[in-house]
Amino acid sequence: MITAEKERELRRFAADIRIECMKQFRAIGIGHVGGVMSICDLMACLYGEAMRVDPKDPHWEQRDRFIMSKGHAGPAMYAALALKGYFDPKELVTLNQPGTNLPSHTDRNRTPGVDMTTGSLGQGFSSGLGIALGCRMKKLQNDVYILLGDGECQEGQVWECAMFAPAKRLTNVIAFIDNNKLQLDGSVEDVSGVHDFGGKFREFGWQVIDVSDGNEVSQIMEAIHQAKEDREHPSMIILNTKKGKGCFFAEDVFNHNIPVAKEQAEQALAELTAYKDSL
Ligand SMILES: Cc1ncc(C[n+]2csc(CCOP(=O)(O)OP(=O)(O)O)c2C)c(N)n1
Repeated sequence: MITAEKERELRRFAADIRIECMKQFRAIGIGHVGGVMSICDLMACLYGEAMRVDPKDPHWEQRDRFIMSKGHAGPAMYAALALKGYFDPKELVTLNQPGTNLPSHTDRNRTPGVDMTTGSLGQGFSSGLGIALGCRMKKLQNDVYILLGDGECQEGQVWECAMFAPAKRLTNVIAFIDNNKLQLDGSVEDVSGVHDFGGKFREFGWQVIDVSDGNEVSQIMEAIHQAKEDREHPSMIILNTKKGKGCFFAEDVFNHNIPVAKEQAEQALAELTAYKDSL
């Protein structure tokens, strides 16, 4: 359980992350708004509380790692990193512009705090498990956090990972599925019929934790605590989220990379700021 004070702090951090994401989209006029907004609460929990990291020393060997396997959600990670002091928040508006350190998909060679280059769905999960195995071989006491999209789980590679992590007893892995039920071109159910992620991962040997509201920081933190307590299995936390959460023109819209008009961005920013001020 987190304190009421910590809960408020994380909610406000999540609101700030959404605000900084919207400013990034406003600057370039387009973005993966839905897939970004659905995970801002998770970013707040990871960078605001759960992860052992040092923004002044992004390569600190003992640090926890985070792999954004649904790499198109880079802007949410960039906002969290900038707000935590990895780099100057002024850089955020360079998102995806020529010469930027912030490409739309996360790139470990560009951005301080990004541990793996991602974007080709499925591959971040494999890389993350490789990193977890490497950390364990080095006897590091850290955890490796990995975030997958629910549509991403249609990749066959994801199910190789589902087998691999329990087989190698990668108990330092805490993975998440952003279960917002929507993908690029429709609902996940319609596109592939993949469902019951919990049952499937449990069957492969993972500890599965279902979070009924994956946009609620107290529930996310509770799940992470539970994951950390189990050192017998890798953990898969299923976050039931809302795609586009908090953004009036993107909530529950499946479209992937959407145009963002200046007026839409201004209205969204006003709403997000009013929400933050109400917390
Ligand atoms: C291997 C691969 N195939 C296809 C794509 C194109 N693509 C990018 S995002 C996406 C949909 C992902 O859906 P989901 O994982 O549910 O993420 P969300 O839209 O909810 O953020 C697709 C098909 C890709 N990036 N990589």
